[in-house]
Amino acid sequence: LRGYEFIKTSKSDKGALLIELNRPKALNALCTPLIIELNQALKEAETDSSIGATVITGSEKAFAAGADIKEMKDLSFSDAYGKDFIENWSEQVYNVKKPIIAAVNGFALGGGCELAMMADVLYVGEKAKFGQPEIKLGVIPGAGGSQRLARAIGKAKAMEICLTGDMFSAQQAYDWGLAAKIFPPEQLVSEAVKTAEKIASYSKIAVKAVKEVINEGYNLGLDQGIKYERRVFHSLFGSHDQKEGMSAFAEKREPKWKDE
Ligand code: CO8
Repeated sequence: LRGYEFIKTSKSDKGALLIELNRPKALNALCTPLIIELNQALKEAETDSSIGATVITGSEKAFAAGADIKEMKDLSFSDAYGKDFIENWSEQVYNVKKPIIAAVNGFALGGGCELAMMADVLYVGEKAKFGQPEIKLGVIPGAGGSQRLARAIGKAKAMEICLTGDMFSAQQAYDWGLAAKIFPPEQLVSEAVKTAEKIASYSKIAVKAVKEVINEGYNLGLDQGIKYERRVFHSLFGSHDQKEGMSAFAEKREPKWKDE
């Protein structure tokens, strides 16, 4: 993987890509060049057959303290609207087909909280702090924060968080079902990598299908979602890996995936 300025990347030999946001002096504020690098790394992971899942993390102090306020402050409406500010990168992160795990220690505020919620699985360190403080800056969340938060934790809590700008804790994120697991800070990243490696050990076709049906279903009614799931389930009987996975079970051996 290439060298970057604002992120660090490393690949485990079991198929996990680790992306560390690395702009410590600005608490990993998401400036445009950082976002471009993040998108570039995710794009490369999509086509790298040795990578099965990605972990995005920051530092113990900050996952990301939001969009870069200093970069944003003089933006005009026509700059923002005309150039699809945020849209062009947040859609890219969200449209990645391989699973992304966000491992959040420290602050995940504004765009940082939104980036964490764009991930497929959220793991938190016990000292993580989340929030949508945009209201304090005279704006509102702009990368899905108000919408994803309301769907994940309910309207009442999302409304209160976005209207007050108050932070919420890792424990709350876990208790409310936003985070899948909570860990001591020093174990967080290695646990996230372990999960990414477990995902990477399965057929990439089936993994992609799981991610697709859960995300599609999120936008559908239950009946439509179930129907969509069943169609994708049926289609997997056309794959090599379905035959291999089920034969391996019957023959009491480990499956050898071809990702096709
Ligand atoms: N943008 C730019 N610089 C930042 C940001 C930020 N979001 N957050 C922190 N920094 C900088 C500080 O300016 C400071 O720099 P310097 O040393 O040059 O003064 C350095 O990081 C360290 O910060 P602090 O001294 O403030 O550190 P503290 O430990 O005292 O406080 C906080 C930590 C509480 C996290 C505090 O820095 C803070 O409140 N930051 C701003 C949080 C915020 O409002 N975030 C929301 C930003 S708006 C947004 O995200 C819009 C979402 C639209 C989606 C787009 C996604 C890309």
